[in-house]
Amino acid sequence: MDKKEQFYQRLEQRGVSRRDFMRYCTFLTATMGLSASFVPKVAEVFAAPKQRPPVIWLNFGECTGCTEAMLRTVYPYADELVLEILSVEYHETIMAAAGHQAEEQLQAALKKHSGKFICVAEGAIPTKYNGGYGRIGGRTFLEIAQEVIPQAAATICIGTCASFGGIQAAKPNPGGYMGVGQALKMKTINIPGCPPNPVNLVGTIVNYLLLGKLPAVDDMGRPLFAYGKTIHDQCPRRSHFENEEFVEEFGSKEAALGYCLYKMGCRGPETYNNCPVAKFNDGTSWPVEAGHPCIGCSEPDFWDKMTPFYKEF
Ligand code: FSX
Ligand code: SF4
Ligand code: F3S
Repeated sequence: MDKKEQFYQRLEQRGVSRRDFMRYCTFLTATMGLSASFVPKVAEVFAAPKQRPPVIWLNFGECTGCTEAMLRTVYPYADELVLEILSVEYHETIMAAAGHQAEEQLQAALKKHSGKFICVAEGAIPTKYNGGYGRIGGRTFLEIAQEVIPQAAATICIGTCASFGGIQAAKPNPGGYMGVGQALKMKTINIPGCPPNPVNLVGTIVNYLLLGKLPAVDDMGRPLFAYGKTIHDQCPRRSHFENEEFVEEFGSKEAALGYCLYKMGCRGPETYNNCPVAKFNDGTSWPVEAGHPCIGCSEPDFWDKMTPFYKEF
């Protein structure tokens, strides 16, 4: 049996049909902004990977919601798919090793893959007091980041915290938390969102494996395929906005009619993300569809700039 057949057999053993898998690849290809002709090539990246790049996944100041979003995604197999295309060498949340053993694993992975691995960074880095606000195994987040990240072939920041600082960096920010790129004064690919949509990480990695390069980004390091447009520009409630049909109270008739949430503090006009099209939980829904205003969770400093939530700007 060739590699591809083995792959499909593994999927079937997990209860995923070829059809489900192709449906996922179609969705992923569209999210990546590629034409439908790329669907078989995207499927090939999973089914017959030419390479499985090593990944070192670092956790800093955060809630682990990004890892959770990735692993507990309702696509029953998205997590498995990620493990098919990547060789995850170090990930504190999912690895069996702990304590000194975990530290040794990180050092071994660095030695073996220096210059060749992808670093996925999750969480913000405290920079005041010599980085004293966050430590793992006696070393500060800052020291760990300074050791690991310059050795990576590319660094992808997952979540608003790693991208821009997130909640840790909210005023008064006593620890001096910053996004990873800012703390290390270097460029990173940023996949913000609190939590981010896992499809945007998968799309970034598949882009790298398929086309041999990371996707085009904006001036904040965000892939354009996912963050090129505002929520407002893709929102299905947009016609209500134009017609000035607004919800002014939760639970009202207007809320039931699905009117625009602008007056309930929706930050869709200020927020760049693809939630209305990518949606969450197997394409089930997203905040505005569920009747909740967008709080701008993928924007820099959203805890300071987008608050008070539920108030019209
Ligand atoms: Fe931040 Fe990730 Fe928000 Fe949490 O770990 S983007 S706090 S959902 O999960 O970093
Ligand atoms: Fe824009 Fe929000 Fe209204 Fe949608 S609900 S149209 S994103 S203001
Ligand atoms: Fe966040 Fe707004 Fe999307 S709150 S999840 S960017 S709809």
